[in-house]
Amino acid sequence: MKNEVKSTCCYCGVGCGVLIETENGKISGVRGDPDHPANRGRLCTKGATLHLTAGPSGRLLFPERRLQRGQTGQRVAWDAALESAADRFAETIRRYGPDSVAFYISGQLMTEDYYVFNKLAKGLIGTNNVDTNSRLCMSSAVAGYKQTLGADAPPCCYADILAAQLIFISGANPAVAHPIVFRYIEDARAANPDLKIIVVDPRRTETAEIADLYLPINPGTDIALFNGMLHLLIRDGLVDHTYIAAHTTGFEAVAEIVKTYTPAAVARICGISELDLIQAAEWFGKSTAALSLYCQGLNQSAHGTHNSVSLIHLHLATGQLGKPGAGPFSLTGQPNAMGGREVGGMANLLSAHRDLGNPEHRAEVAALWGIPDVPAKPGKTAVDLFKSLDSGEIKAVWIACTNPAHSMPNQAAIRKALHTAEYVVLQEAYAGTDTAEFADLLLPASAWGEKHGTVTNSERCISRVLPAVAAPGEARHDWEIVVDFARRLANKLGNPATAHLFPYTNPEEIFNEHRETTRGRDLDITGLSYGHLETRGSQQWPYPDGAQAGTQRLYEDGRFPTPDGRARFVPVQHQATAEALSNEFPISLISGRMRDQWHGMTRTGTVPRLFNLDDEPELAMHPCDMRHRGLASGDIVKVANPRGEMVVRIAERAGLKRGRAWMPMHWGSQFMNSPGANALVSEATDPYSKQPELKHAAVRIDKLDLPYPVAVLRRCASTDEARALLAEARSLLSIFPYAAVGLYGRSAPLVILRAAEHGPLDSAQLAAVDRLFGLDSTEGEILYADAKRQINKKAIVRDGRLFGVRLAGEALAQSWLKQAMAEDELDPSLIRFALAPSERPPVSMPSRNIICKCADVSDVQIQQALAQGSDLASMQQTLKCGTFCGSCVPEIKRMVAEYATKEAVPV
Ligand SMILES: Nc1nc2c(c(=O)[nH]1)N[C@H]1C(S)=C(S)[C@@H](COP(=O)(O)OP(=O)(O)OC[C@H]3O[C@@H](n4cnc5c(=O)[nH]c(N)nc54)[C@H](O)[C@@H]3O)O[C@H]1N2
Ligand SMILES: Nc1nc2c(c(=O)[nH]1)N[C@H]1C(S)=C(S)[C@@H](COP(=O)(O)OP(=O)(O)OC[C@H]3O[C@@H](n4cnc5c(=O)[nH]c(N)nc54)[C@H](O)[C@@H]3O)O[C@H]1N2
Ligand code: SF4
Ligand SMILES: [Mo]
Repeated sequence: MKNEVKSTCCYCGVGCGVLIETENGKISGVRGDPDHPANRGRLCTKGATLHLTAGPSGRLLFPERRLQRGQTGQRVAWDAALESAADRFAETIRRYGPDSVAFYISGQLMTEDYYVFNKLAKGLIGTNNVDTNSRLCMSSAVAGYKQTLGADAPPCCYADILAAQLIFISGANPAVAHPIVFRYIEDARAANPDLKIIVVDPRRTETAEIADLYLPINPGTDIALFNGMLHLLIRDGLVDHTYIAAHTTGFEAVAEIVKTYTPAAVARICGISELDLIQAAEWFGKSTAALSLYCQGLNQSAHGTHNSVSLIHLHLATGQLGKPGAGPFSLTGQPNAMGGREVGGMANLLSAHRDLGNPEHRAEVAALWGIPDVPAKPGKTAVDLFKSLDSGEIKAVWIACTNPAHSMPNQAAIRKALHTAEYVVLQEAYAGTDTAEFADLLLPASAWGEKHGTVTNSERCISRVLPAVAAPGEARHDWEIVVDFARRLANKLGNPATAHLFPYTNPEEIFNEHRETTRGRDLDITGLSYGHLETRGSQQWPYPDGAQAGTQRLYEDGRFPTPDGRARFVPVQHQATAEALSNEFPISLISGRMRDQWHGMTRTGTVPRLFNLDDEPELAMHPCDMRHRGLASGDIVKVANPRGEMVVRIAERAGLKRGRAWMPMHWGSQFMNSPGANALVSEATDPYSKQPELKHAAVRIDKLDLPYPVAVLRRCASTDEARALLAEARSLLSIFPYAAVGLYGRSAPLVILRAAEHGPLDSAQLAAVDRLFGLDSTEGEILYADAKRQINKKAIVRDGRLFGVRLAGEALAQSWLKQAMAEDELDPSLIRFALAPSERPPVSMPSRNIICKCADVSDVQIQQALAQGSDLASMQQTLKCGTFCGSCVPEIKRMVAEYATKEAVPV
């Protein structure tokens, strides 16, 4: 029986609504929810492939206890698992005090999960050692909003994108990281010929393609740019003195500071032209509605708070906020980064945007929870938390829904800290993450499609998340695990004052308690309930009791949640990046997102087609920097600094300026033989937000002489088979100086290994690789060996199709073979080409381009449909192309029109 359940996408902070289709108790499809205000039916590639990630494969299914770290765990019952965890935590707390334990959680948890974790630490145990991966993500944006506007509240909404006259995008790449927001930018561009778009990014990104003005500033120089723009706004009389006088304080001091940010000085610091700077300031100052979008390029910096402060100044100085199409709009990264902030689930926050440092706020929270007090001492923020694990100050850590052995900076230090920790609990949905290696206890959590609760997206919109199917194996909901553990721990600690803290039997009771904490606060949601959200749809906070609708836009009356009701200008100065470039480490390594992968890839990395855009870890560099080092695209390099190194393939990218290199943050030990970018990134943090400078590291890049390439491409009958083979292929990563594994293709996916060695593999090594990939039979084999040139290649043919290819010594054909094998395009007569030394496919092989990335439809399929008389609408029906994010519709329309013209021309 088919069914559809309304829920949300579990990836980015756009917070799109989805309809999950189930058939006979299994998730069978997903589509955008046409009624959801965030996306109105659209989805990006990640959202549109969510159903392909459902199911038990790769999941953690049972609690496991490890007698020795890194070894296979023993399956244990939930009771035994949670009892042993409660024993260890109780004992540690008794011996060393409450601050000897910590929780490291995630912006991907539901608000309800987050709430109980926070209450467990601050209410039951009495420690503020609860921090989250949002420290790596949004904490500078939070601190920036609080310093200037007085509260952590993004004042804008998605409708502002369509109402804007200027969209000023700095340090964000929404075309990749917030694709549905980018669709709104494209819509705005199409609807408004006067719209101006400025993109500020040291890299010419996919987003920069849509810009009228692109400013390729030097990394870390945003404050100089924004101060320079304010200088020009003041000089040219483009500031709104009435707004400044009525609604702000501190303008004079900042005006004084920006006097020295002359166009010449700023152009020099930022590495851009004075004319471009002047143009940006003029567009901003003269715009009737200027909207800023920003994200990690500003946040992940050792001066991230002041990056956003100086950007917000531009809006305060021109009165560009609290009105349609205007305001500083921080895009949130994770699906519930906002919810975590709302429940105060961080080391320096308390429920409902209260501050830990404020005694009144602490008393309010203690009263709400019915306990004598909440601890005053600030907890450890992410970087310090792991340092304290290493020093022994914190002995036991509970990690949930995040993978610090991939995502934290300075991996050598993080892994050492996890190794040193006395006790590590990991609450995870998937098996085998990098962090799992260090866990003493693994607790299986339910995941997307199984979970329930609420989440808040970038525009303060709260949505219900509903389950479509039951969790696999013995996996439990995150809130359930926490509540069960908390009750056991309360028992063991034996404090009668805290015995009543966890009475919940369902997430709704948790939501209702959280709702009460917001009464009278800036994010008041006392007018909302599960019933309300389910019947009337998602709503934007604040939504106080008695309200008829949510609040689209904040600060429309010019009053701010500060003691005097005024927003504040804060004196801020340009600062260099924490780590300077030097002769020894002359390249700035920048890391960030790829369109089709999500962080450590536990979920997206199981879907073959999500590799079709980028299927091998690559470091991008400027052509001149490459030439300078004698490098060509495809060479293998070592990227190193005193913290660590990574060995990776290099690709030329003209969109980067000299002295910069780019590496997606997704690739790590699961897909290559090093922890990836975070092997190199430093833990320098912002003094206010404690957010680390993940966007910059000074590195050196040198060519590695690995002249002996190895490539294996093996076709699988199903995705499940490919996932199992991929898991096995990981064992090969450690045996080569360079190695990467991945998936590719669609319904008959490939598993691919690429490696490089100093010298040829001997026959035993080749045989071991062949065996692992199931290429060790002689049946159907085609061999090519050239002993003199140390080349050895093998292909296996089954039923007239290429089943697998292993190339060693020379592997040029792999670049076209992957598509030919995945698409089954290699005619039996052409199979021998698989062993030919050519980067180009045989001429008679059709080359195809994927036009609709979401539905995975190629130009060849579209041409075939056109030849059969289809039009756009009928192809949308049959092939589903252009029905998800919509970005390919113009291209399909063009193909339809071109076909019609061709048809019309008589031959
Ligand atoms: N596909 C995909 N989407 C995602 C995610 C994902 O994993 N995959 N993750 C989600 C999460 S949690 C987050 S936080 C967001 C992140 O979303 P974004 O912040 O938009 O993405 P990033 O690629 O991390 O970084 C954005 C840009 O900052 C630029 N940058 C680097 N240094 C500087 C600088 O000094 N100044 C300026 N102005 N720019 C700089 C980089 O070149 C990069 O293009 O994405 C969310 N969406
Ligand atoms: N160098 C560099 N490093 C970065 C960044 C960067 O740009 N550059 N970006 C940073 C940013 S912005 C972020 S947000 C972080 C993200 O870093 P992480 O939080 O480490 O990334 P994820 O891979 O999303 O980790 C989430 C984990 O939770 C698991 N999981 C999924 N659903 C559930 C669930 O419902 N319950 C439980 N218990 N587990 C679940 C997943 O399998 C996964 O292992 O990375 C940061 N690190
Ligand atoms: S933009 Fe894509 S990843 Fe983000 S919530 Fe929407 S569908 Fe999910
Ligand atoms: Mo993030």
